[in-house]
Amino acid sequence: MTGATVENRTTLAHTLALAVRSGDVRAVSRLITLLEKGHPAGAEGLRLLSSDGRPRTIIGVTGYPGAGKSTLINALVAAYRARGMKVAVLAIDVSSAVTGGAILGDRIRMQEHALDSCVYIRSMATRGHQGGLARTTEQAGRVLVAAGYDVVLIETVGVGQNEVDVVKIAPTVVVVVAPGLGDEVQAMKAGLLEVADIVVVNKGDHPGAESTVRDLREWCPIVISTVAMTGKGLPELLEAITAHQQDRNDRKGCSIGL
Ligand SMILES: Nc1nc2c(ncn2[C@@H]2O[C@H](COP(=O)(O)OP(=O)(O)O)[C@@H](O)[C@H]2O)c(=O)[nH]1
Ligand SMILES: [Mg+2]
Repeated sequence: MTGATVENRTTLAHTLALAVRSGDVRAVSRLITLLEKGHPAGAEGLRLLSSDGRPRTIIGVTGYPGAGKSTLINALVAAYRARGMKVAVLAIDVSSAVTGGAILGDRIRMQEHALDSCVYIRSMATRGHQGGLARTTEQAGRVLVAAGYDVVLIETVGVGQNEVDVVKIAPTVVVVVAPGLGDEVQAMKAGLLEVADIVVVNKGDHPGAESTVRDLREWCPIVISTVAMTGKGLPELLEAITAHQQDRNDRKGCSIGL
């Protein structure tokens, strides 16, 4: 690599890091894109960023497709915004085979926040790379924290490697399930439920929601019933998230953040 290239790279990294720290949304997007591409300026820019030490909230939201993760995240964004917090959403697109048109759906559903300059929404494609989710998403999380977002919500589909990866990235993991699981609870115990700090039984307006909550309470200490579309159960979920973070902070003796 020539001296001039290194100099350009360093200049770019410094410029972006400075802009990210001032909360510049375009710089945030550019830096995350460089990180996704594995561009050296991305890593260099990231190194120049540091958290200001304020506690930040990173929440992983996972569960099978259709359980209502995106709708719930939309409601959480609104709730955190109502508290005056800046919120970012990273929607992970594992592969088109698994998610179908889900990401487009997410985008459309989250449009109500599109004009809010304190909300940042981005889809990230892992393009089938195992472990890619963990690395780039964790890096994107650090960029967002440095840019001053108080809450980062990460939506992943609860299949395979994602379950493991989301735990690495997010100190608080919310697993969203829909009512009427029956025998599926047994299968979920081995994977999804194991990574859950909080289990949400969404679609509380559907028949069978109560019995699903009862079943799950046998396996998980914190089970909350919600109707994401109306916001029912949202205050309880917010409280559970805050309590879990508090609990973690107390145990670790340090703030959650990156
Ligand atoms: N009846 C009902 N439908 C819901 C609820 N939450 C989400 N949905 C619907 O369930 C479908 C899947 O929701 P979505 O948020 O895209 O699920 P995701 O795949 O887990 O992100 C959509 O048609 C939503 O409108 C709820 O609480 N009650
Ligand atoms: Mg979704």
